[in-house]
Amino acid sequence: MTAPQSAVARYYLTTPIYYVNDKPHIGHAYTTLACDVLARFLRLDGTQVHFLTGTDEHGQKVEKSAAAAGMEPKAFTDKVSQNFRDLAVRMNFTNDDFIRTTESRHYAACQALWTRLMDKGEIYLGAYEGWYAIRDEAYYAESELIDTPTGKKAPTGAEVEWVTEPSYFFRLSTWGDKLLAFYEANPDFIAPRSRRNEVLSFVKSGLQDLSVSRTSFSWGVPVPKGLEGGDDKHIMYVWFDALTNYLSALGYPDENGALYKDFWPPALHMVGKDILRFHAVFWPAFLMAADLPVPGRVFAHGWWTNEGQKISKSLGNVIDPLVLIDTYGLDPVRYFLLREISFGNDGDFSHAQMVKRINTDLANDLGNLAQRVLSMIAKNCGGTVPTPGAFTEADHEMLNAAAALHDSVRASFLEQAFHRGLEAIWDVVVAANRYVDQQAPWTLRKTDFARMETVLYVLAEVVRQLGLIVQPVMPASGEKLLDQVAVAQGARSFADYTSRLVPGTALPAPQGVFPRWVAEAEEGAAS
Ligand code: ME8
Repeated sequence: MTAPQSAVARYYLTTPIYYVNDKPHIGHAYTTLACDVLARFLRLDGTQVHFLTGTDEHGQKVEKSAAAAGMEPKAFTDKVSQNFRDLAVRMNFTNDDFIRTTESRHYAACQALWTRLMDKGEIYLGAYEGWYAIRDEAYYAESELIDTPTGKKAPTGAEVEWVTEPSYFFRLSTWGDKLLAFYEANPDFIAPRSRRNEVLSFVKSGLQDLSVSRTSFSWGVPVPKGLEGGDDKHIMYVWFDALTNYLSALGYPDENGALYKDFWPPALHMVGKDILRFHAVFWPAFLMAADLPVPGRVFAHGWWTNEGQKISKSLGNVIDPLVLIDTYGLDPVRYFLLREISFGNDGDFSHAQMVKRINTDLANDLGNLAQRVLSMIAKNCGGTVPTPGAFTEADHEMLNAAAALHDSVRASFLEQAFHRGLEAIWDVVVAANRYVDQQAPWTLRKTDFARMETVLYVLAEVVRQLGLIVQPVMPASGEKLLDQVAVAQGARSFADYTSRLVPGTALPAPQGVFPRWVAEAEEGAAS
């Protein structure tokens, strides 16, 4: 494994921009959460981060949804886009920017990129005849379609329609070999590995030129006028427009602007598995053709099912992230989504598993560790950080295990192995609970008071380090843990990982950080 072991200087990371045809669902919350956790981690680590999310507001799908709502597309997108901003606030996301494809900065970037590709002869005027799926906003070859009792469908199950219209094309067919050479030279560009093979075989099977403009509707970025054969009936294909958002947000075409200079190319595009092809094939091809630097990595995560069932609007089992937060609390939801499944794989959301994670990992393991350590300190050490004596082997082992988390979690998070980072943190939580049991400070209180103080000091220090390291995933809970061990606001970055609690510092009265989840019926029975 080639995991980086030290902090990185700059990191530009992006979520997909979300279609504003509907309200946010768990998929939107999940992708942005993963980015938020990485962004928070890196900022605490001293990295200069630019974290972008936003909304994808053009195309036939959005135009149809606006019509169905009886609204003009712009008014409709203004309204729905706001739901995504609201979600970001409710999920405690720390994106540095929120881009909308209806903004003028985005039009400017799309038109500049288009013109550049046109000037380089990479785009030409022709006519498209073939299949199109509005739900996917994607073209499909006849050979990709599946026969169903209700007619031909896209491989995703989306309805397809036959389209015949004048269209500009991007010369994608000439980029296959260059893409394959690029994947070969950059083995970490597509992650996880299993998905990389999928992309490779798609490219190896031969690429067709890509239709990049539409004329049969008008809700999109206009193709620049005055081009050879150009006419203002053409609007850009929504994926050409959408992918360009990553450039628009850095002020492109101003390549001398500070944001562009500092952050292009992106370190990471986080996407769902269904939109990998657009990011790992079309996007690097557009950029290479435009002679612009290509992103470092595209990570495709898996999909959630709900209690074992595929999530779909028709089944009525769409998971609303706001309902999850209201039911279980924000930090537990953030924790669960990244802990429950190996990031990259598909996984199942279930109420039972959610409750299990809350009660076991959070309340019993981490919550209880903090609670018992801090209440022993409150009772026996006058509510101040105890003064340690010489450390034993076991103390060093405990402290070293906690200290090692900084590098190991960074390495996991930089590979988007969020589950692995959390597992490592919980290994330390479990080790700390074992250390408490083995050292038995309640016995030492009677037999060797000074040794008890040393043990409680070690544990308070472990709680401090755990508080620091859980902040990216559970910001409010991390903060509460750090409050409990009286860590100053200015001492909560990872530069403080190697500092130590100062003996004699007064601690606040201990308070539970992770309540158990109790079903309402049980709550009623208990009272
Ligand atoms: O694709 N579990 O927008 P979108 C996990 N506008 N993730 C899921 C999911 C599930 N059950 N269902 C959907 C678009 N997703 C384009 C992107 S980027 C230049 C343009 C994920 O609103 C899905 O994989 O359809 C995708 O990443 C996102 O949610 C939905 O994006």
